[in-house]
Amino acid sequence: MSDNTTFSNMDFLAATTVIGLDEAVGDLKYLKKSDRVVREEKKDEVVKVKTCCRACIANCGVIATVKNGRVVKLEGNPEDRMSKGRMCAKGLSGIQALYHPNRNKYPMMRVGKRGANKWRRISWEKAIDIIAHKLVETKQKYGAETVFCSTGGGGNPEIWSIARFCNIFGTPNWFEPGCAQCYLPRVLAYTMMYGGVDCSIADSNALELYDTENTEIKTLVLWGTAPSYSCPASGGGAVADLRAKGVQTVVIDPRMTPDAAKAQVWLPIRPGTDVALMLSWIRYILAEQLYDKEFILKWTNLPYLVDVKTKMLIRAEVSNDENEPDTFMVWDEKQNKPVAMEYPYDESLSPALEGTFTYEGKTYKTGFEMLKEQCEEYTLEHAGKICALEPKMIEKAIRLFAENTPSGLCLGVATDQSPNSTQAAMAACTLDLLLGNVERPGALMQRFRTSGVFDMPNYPVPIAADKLPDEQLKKRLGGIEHKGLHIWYAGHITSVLDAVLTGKPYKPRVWIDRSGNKLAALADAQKVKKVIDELDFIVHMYMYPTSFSAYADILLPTQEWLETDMIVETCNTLCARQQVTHVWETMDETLIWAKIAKRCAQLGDEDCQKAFDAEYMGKDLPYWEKVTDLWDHFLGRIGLNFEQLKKNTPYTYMSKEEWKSYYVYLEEDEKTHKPKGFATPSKKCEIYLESMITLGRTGKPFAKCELPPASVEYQPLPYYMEPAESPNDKELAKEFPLVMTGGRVPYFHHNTLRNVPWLREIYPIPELWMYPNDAKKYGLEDGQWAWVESKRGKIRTVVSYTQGIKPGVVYMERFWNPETLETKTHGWTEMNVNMLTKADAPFNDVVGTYTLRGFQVKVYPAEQPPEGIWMNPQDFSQWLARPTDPSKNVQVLENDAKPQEKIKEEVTA
Ligand SMILES: Nc1nc2c(c(=O)[nH]1)N[C@H]1C(S)=C(S)[C@@H](COP(=O)(O)OP(=O)(O)OC[C@H]3O[C@@H](n4cnc5c(=O)[nH]c(N)nc54)[C@H](O)[C@@H]3O)O[C@H]1N2
Ligand SMILES: Nc1nc2c(c(=O)[nH]1)N[C@H]1C(S)=C(S)[C@@H](COP(=O)(O)OP(=O)(O)OC[C@H]3O[C@@H](n4cnc5c(=O)[nH]c(N)nc54)[C@H](O)[C@@H]3O)O[C@H]1N2
Ligand code: SF4
Ligand SMILES: [Mo]
Repeated sequence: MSDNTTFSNMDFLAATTVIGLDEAVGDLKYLKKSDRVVREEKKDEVVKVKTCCRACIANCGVIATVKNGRVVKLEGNPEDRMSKGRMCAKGLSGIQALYHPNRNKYPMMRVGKRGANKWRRISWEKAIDIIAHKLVETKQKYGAETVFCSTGGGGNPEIWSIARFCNIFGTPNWFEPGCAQCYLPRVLAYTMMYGGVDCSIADSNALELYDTENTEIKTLVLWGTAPSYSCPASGGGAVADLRAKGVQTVVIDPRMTPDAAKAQVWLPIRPGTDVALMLSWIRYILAEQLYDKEFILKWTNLPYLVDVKTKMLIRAEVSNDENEPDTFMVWDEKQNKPVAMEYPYDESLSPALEGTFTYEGKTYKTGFEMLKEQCEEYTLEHAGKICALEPKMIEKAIRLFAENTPSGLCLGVATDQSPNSTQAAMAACTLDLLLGNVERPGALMQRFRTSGVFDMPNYPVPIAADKLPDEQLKKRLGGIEHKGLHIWYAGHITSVLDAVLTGKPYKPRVWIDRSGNKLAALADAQKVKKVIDELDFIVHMYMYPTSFSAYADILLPTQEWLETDMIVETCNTLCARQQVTHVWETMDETLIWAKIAKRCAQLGDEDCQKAFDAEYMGKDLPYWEKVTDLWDHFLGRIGLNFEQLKKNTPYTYMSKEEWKSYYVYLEEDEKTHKPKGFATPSKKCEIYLESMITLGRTGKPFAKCELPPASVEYQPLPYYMEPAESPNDKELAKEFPLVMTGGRVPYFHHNTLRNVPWLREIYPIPELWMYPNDAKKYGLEDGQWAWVESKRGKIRTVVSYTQGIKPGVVYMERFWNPETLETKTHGWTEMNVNMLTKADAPFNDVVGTYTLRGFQVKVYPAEQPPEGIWMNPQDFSQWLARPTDPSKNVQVLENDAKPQEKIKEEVTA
């Protein structure tokens, strides 16, 4: 326990120095009518507002109808380039979410013990004051690194608000539950291998697919992704349009999703074995010479020679000019010796693609040879055994992908959720590159132009990464072992949690979270709860209370998407998500962080003081007064402002033809008069990923200072790891015989919307998909309540018989129960799949991924459902939207955001 136990266990109010708390104590649920802030309204005024949905990460265009200040209807905007007028059930439920009777309406402070669910309404000023005092005090006593923050992931454009605050305050420790488990492995691999965006359809990439009329793609591989569930109105719709047009699809997924049902080939893979299957695809493509030889020779680094001992590429010359790459060696078959090959390509040479060579006593292999040897063992039969698939079906899938071209491979989140994560992304990228599926019409790997409004489209908030001092960066928990995390400036979740529990290398004490329900998003929820019990102080910012709120000290009300202003870049357009209305005292998050930073500055925190100094902040910008100031700043780069964008949404910033820039690598570089090449150190596609080795040894190119080496060397080529818990472990399988995996359902976004009546009516409780023979073997009927148990915990669920799941595998999606929020379970123990998942080692070497999918469980009958859960539609009616009046805008920084000197004056005065 921390030395501040008293603080977390005693009456919270008594432990703070805040005065004048005269507001009523109550629970989180219903507030009196007199508590509402009433807005003046014009009678019978109907307005239509164009905005963008954010009930998941797809940003679909929406037209909201507002009557007398109240949102009464949502419909899709047909002008939107990606959703083309479609919306899904989650988006359409936006009104219920907005006017939910249980919204977090005001800042609240805990009174009484943690978990007792007694709260007092306080003002924003008081809430921020309490938080800032605690932050400054903790920093002074224990160091800034003992404060950690976390955020909601899933493409949350606010993600950098949190990173920014941490960098400014001086703590290297923030995380997002996706991160190493979502998207980062793919971002890392595709960035390092070809220097462009990855092909995640659910993350609104693979933009080639949305020009459905014109795209030349012929075969689409959906690998561990289910767009009809994860982005139904945007990517899912595009895939459906492409299928209708005759595009062939291959789906690799243990369950029969709607996309699998319509595929030419469905490979129901054993969860967690994807890299073995990918290696067999690579092997087959090499052995059958199905690759694009011309592209590989000229535009990948596979002909370059590797020193077998050091695994590093051989350089004839190291370049000192950042515009010119190093010069690498190839084996010239004409001269039968190693020679330097000038960038981009020397037509007079005949570089060998395959082979092992000795020259002057040293052994060299080409990158191609290294890759070939790496996958040698993965024949169709061998992979078939590992992945529990028919070799003939694997072959059929590969032939479609490799011969019916141009083709493209969309890699989803499934492979990000087990310790083999970065290797899967490297192998997937390799597959497309071998076929030359890059920057050509029909390919998914593209570097289409962008508006130039943001440095990073759709993640606009300036990160201020340079502001974190090197000595603080070196304290990032897990940052030495898992250096890939530095591409996102993030900490390693398990390392942070373990540090709280063990005090090693130091003990984090304060947690500020802005997201749904960390108890249902992070692996091993029981461990998360233990961490919570150890902490001195917890802040939760969210739209409504969740299990995590129950243990917080301060709750801050954030905005729903219908209350938010934001810029969204969609293909060749810019769209405004705009504040359609505003209820209660909810506040834009960027402003919440600004307000915390400002109060810390006033309390004397010098790092935060600098965050208001325009000169010091430079391109990272000082904190803004209104979020629209930020958007005006960015739009200013193309001569627009936010008001104009709102009126002109969607705004076409470039013609579609100009935007869809193919063959960027062949464009002439103005400085060198050579082809631009790819955005990698060698300007070639780096299938032999030497930079992985350097990353593991030094942190380069992502960490801003040199770091000590990781304890293992990162590998330049993908390799297969058997899942940490596997049915092949006979001892384990005796007790836990079934493989558990997960995947999205189309009714909720992560832990959101579980309190929306319409959606809970459709999907009241999470189903456990079971192959009927498996279920019968364990005495389970269709529709029966069952326990699911792993080595870490047990939960209850209802069995659902289906042939659409691989035998031996069970499937269940994340869940928590807002209806039991006020009971002692706080809703996170009943049906939460993350009670079962695994947060401990083995981790992915490069980014530290733990195991969310592909681990062992047992299933057995349960006598009854968990106490207090709701299943009947009538129950959910308590959550129907209530009349709520929009409140006045909440001004955060008023107009008194001042430069550093002013704040210093105030502090000394
Ligand atoms: N067992 C298991 N666990 C998992 C997963 C799994 O598949 N299985 N998936 C993992 C993955 S991939 C992820 S990403 C994490 C997600 O886990 P979390 O990120 O903790 O999930 P939530 O906070 O519930 O949902 C995402 C948040 O983003 C917010 N959001 C979205 N758009 C915006 C916006 O424009 N502005 C603001 N301010 N907020 C926005 C939503 O309100 C919501 O709070 O869970 C991970 N956990
Ligand atoms: N409705 C809804 N939409 C969402 C989200 C949400 O929570 N709800 N979250 C958003 C976020 S943050 C993300 S990351 C995306 C994710 O979107 P997708 O990438 O589409 O991912 P999932 O649907 O989680 O998983 C894809 C498929 O992987 C399968 N699968 C499970 N285990 C394995 C395995 O070991 N190998 C293979 N090959 N497949 C496996 C599952 O059955 C599932 O159908 O969705 C986004 N969209
Ligand atoms: S897919 Fe659905 S929830 Fe996601 S942005 Fe589009 S309408 Fe909203
Ligand atoms: Mo995610």
